[in-house]
Amino acid sequence: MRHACRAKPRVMTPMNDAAHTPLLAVPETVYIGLGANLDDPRAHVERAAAELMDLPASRLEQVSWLYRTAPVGPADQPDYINAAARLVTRLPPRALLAALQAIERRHGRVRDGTRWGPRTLDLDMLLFGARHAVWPGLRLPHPEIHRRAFVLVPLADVAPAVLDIPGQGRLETLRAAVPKDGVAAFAPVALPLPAGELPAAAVPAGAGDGQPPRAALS
Ligand code: A4P
Ligand code: MG
Repeated sequence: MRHACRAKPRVMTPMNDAAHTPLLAVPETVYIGLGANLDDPRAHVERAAAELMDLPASRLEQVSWLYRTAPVGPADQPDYINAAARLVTRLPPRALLAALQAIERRHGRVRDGTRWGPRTLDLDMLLFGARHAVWPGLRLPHPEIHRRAFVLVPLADVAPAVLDIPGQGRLETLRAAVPKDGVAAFAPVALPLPAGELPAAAVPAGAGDGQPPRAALS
């Protein structure tokens, strides 16, 4: 008698998807923007930074300071905690986006359709190498970077001043031009790891003791 041998259905989590995506032949440097303004936003951002360390085929290189920032968009929402991270990865852009969205979901991110509304965690792919591209659901660089101090200030902690933002210009020029009221260095990022394994957190210009709030950034 023959036994029908049914293969067990495979559970494909986003992380499995990412793990089964053909990897890039050459690693790329990627910058991620982290933001949160609900349910202990600092903890969400710090935990998310730690979770970036677990992305497959990737290495988290540096995390910026945490910044407290006034909301851009609807004003009737709490201040945000924002940060930026530099990652080197062999995941292709859309696999990385899927992995970032899986982290957002684990943090209880709810998309209710409100544009720029409050959220427990937002992970934006700011830059992926020098790519300037539009795919369904993914634009590179992130389209709003050049207008936003809450992105440019932390990004400058983890990226070279001469970094070219494709289609926009140099990071240092964009950062100098954008109004920075409402953006204040808040604290160095603390990652829940044994001492010695922390990725270097950059010290932003004009900051030093981690005590909020501080003078407006130049
Ligand atoms: N998407 C396209 N390109 C990208 C990319 N490069 N990185 C798509 C990430 N996602 C990208 O995003 C909407 C869609 O954008 C996704 O389906 C994705 O496929 P979302 O995260 O669902 O919604 P969102 O974040 O509300 O939209 P959006 O337009 O990305 O908003 P932003 O630009 O992220 O702005 N004020 C302060 N102070 N700090 C903040 O962090 N954040 C926002 C959100 C508004 N105001 C803020 C802050
Ligand atoms: Mg977003």
